[in-house]
Amino acid sequence: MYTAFIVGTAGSGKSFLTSTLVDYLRLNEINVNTLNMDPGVLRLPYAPDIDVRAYIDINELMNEFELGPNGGLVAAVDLITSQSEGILEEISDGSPDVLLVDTPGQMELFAFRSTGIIFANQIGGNRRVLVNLMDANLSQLNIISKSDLIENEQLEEVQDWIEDSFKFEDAINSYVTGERREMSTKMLQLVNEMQMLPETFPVSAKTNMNIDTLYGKMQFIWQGGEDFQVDDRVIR
Ligand SMILES: Nc1nc2c(ncn2[C@@H]2O[C@H](COP(=O)(O)OP(=O)(O)O)[C@@H](O)[C@H]2O)c(=O)[nH]1
Ligand SMILES: [Mg+2]
Repeated sequence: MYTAFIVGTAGSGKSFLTSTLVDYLRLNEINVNTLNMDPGVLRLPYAPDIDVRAYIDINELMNEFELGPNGGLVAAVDLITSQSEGILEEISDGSPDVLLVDTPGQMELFAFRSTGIIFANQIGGNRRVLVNLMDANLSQLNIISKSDLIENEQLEEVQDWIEDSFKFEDAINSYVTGERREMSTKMLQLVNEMQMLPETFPVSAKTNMNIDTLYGKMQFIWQGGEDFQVDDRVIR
């Protein structure tokens, strides 16, 4: 089983990307399951095969421990590891070739609390990819989500910056001033040092822009560079 964790800041488009990807994979006859790991989500653009909300009731937690929505979400996410047995069983019952994990609304909950890492280790094996987030522990793909929202010209400009960090620096110098310029320049240095930019590309879950490219790159990571074959069919 190949697992992809879709991670990003709240509202960055994780659930929509999960929905678009699962449609794309099913169209290509890939045996794929979705796992919703967001205990606090009210509505999803896809019907999850496995849903953490069946295990954890965030409203009950909030009432019982007199927590607000944020505290409730933290408690709920921390409880996930204690519920992982049932979730893991459901995963193995479905025995998908690909598992897409839509993570909680706030990325710090999943990425920076030990729960997320423990859970990722429990389900993922070695064949994992993290889509979206800067995490040194997993192979990752950084995508510019909602790319349909900007003009082609701007998108090309952004891609120029990605390919040439001197151009990026020039743009920072001409677009921003003062402390923001200083901060942006430092962030660019960090991004360069972590070599994050080369794998950054635009995607849209609404227009399907680069969904095939994204899946191709996911396969590349899962397979350590080789094509992923299902029933002798190679999907690129
Ligand atoms: N234009 C555009 N909007 C998007 C795209 N993906 C998500 N959105 C919108 O962004 C909002 C948040 O998306 P959602 O997937 O729920 O974000 P999440 O919190 O990261 O799961 C929703 O209103 C979506 O309609 C996209 O590719 N293009
Ligand atoms: Mg979501």
